[in-house]
Amino acid sequence: MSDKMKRSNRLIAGAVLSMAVTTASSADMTWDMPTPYPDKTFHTRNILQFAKDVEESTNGKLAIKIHSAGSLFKHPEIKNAVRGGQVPIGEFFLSRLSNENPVFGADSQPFLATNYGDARRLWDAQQPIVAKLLDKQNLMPLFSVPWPPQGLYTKKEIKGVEDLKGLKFRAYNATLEKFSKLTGAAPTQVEVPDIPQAFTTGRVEAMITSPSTGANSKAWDFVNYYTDIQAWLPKNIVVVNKRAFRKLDKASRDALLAAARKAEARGWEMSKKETTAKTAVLKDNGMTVMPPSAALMTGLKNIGDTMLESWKKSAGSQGDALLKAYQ
Ligand code: PCA
Repeated sequence: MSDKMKRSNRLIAGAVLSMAVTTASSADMTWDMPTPYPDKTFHTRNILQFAKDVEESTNGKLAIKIHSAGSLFKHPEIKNAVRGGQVPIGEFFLSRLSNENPVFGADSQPFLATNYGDARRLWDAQQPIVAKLLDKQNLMPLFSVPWPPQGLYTKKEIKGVEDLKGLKFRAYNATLEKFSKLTGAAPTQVEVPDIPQAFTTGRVEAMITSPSTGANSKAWDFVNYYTDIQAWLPKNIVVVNKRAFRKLDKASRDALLAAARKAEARGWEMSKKETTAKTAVLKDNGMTVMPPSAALMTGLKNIGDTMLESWKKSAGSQGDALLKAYQ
């Protein structure tokens, strides 16, 4: 073959290859999906698999492009971005909406549901009410997955509630802010990607979160103790804009809903596995992982009781219905 022929063959091969690449990634429609948490978070990994399932089961008609760690919209903006149709789909921390309606915050009520079985029953009770409330905002829930049980990260050993007094405390929603205030701590809201910096600059010195978020943030760099208080299992939720959903053809809508059901089941299993695996990571990196003292639990549960009473008052008849279905 002459050099000239070789060159033109290479050019043709290159053109065919780039056409193939464009076809593979050009779905008929691509949905941008903002999420709040970093890529290695199990929720994000679950959503990546969800996106893959949707693309496969719609034969490439619908692709979902994930924008993780608040890179497209900051966490506090995600819900309204989906509501307003700036993006068709998104993920956020469900209990962030508790200021709109206390029912959204049920999963973050201290010691109301503290294991996976109870968290499941709570979601079953909460789901229909959440769906109705979101429907008024032109949103539809697709699936929801809990974080592992929430534990306490501190520099010193915490033997009772009084040891929390005055600590600068990282919070992620209004409920945790209230809870930490009632222990005597001083809360500040900090998003997950900002945790390491908040600790190193001294803005916060303690937190309540899952072993997942603790391990992913390398908590051992700034605290020594993990007290396994298993206080609640808060959830993330994935919602879709109803108008965007209706625009899909029937087959794509069905495929999306089927992938969502799979993602919810898979996510709950991933969450359970995370609990053990990431608690071990905390230990392996030198943290003291310990069960809470009876005194600490009594003190914290008393605060939980007080908070549940005020939650019931503010949640009214919807709250009653939820608790009745749960209990
Ligand atoms: N991680 C998230 C929410 C709950 C959790 O375990 C956070 O710390 O913000």
